Amino acid sequence: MRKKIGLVGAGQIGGTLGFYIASKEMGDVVLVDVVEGMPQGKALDTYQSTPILGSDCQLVGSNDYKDLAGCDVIIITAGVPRKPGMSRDDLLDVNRKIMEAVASQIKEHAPKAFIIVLSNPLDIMVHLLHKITGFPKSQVVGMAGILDTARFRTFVSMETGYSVEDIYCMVLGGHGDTMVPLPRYSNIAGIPFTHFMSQETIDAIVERTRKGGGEIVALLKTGSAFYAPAAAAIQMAESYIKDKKRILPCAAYLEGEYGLHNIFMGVPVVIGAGGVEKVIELDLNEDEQKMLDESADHVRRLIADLENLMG
Ligand code: TXD
Repeated sequence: MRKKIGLVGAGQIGGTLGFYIASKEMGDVVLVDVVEGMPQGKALDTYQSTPILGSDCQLVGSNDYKDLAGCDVIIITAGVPRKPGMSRDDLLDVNRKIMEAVASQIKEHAPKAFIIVLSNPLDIMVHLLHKITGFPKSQVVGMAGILDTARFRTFVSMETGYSVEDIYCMVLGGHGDTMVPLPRYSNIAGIPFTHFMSQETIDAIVERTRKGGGEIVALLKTGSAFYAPAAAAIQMAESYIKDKKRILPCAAYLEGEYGLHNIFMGVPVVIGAGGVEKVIELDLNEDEQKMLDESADHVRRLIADLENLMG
């Protein structure tokens, strides 16, 4: 029995997700969007690529959430992306209205699905989905850290020339300017960054990582990144579907870990068939903990804004 993967939002990331899933033969796909015909068209187009890809998976598009019934995994990208000059936080009001609608439908039609949220502002959208659905914390996770660490790894590879496969990076915190890249927990083939790069170079790469999303928004002008975000979400879905027990930086619900309570925050977690199976606590120095606390404070301020908007 093939797995069933729901994609809520069939836009730039959602459509790319469909093609990635077909390429990796991960399971059958239902693309759901509010735009008439678009999810159906993208599903049919991707389906027609499967004979060429040598992939046996069925793809359908729908404008009706009831077609999410039976999904093992649901990846949510429903929401407006940034335009140049906007911060992710600027999307709060427009996207919280979308997420309120999406969350209630998922609660009704797919109460057992493992939920991966991408919509921005990520830390708040995953919080809102968790709040509305009431799903266990193991069943809801946000995608941000894998993308942020992938950008970090790419910039280190661009600087050093070494394979991205041997570059490991850690990023904690919220998905925004307050994210907490951790060079101390990053390395190249187990060798510390400082063996290869000056502190000045490392600091510059950390700063570029923080602004990595905005750099692409400024270049594209019509939206935000979608290939790497989709690849990141697939890594999470695959670890769940195949019970791989990957250790991945994701936005997970904390209940005391890192001294933080009742908040989604980017931390290393284990993802397997049980969903978010474990939060891994790193030993942070004073500066690192301070940055993480500041990131959590920023997320809490946005949650307060959300609660004011929801009335
Ligand atoms: O790392 C991350 N988490 C981020 C996520 C990385 C990059 C982009 N990030 C955010 O994902 C971005 O800021 C947006 O909030 C979402 C989706 O970005 P995308 O680039 O895919 O936006 P599109 O192309 O506009 O697609 C969004 C689709 C679009 O087709 C809408 O019609 C649809 O969402 N949409 C809905 N689908 C289902 N249900 C509802 N209610 C709905 N409303 C809009």
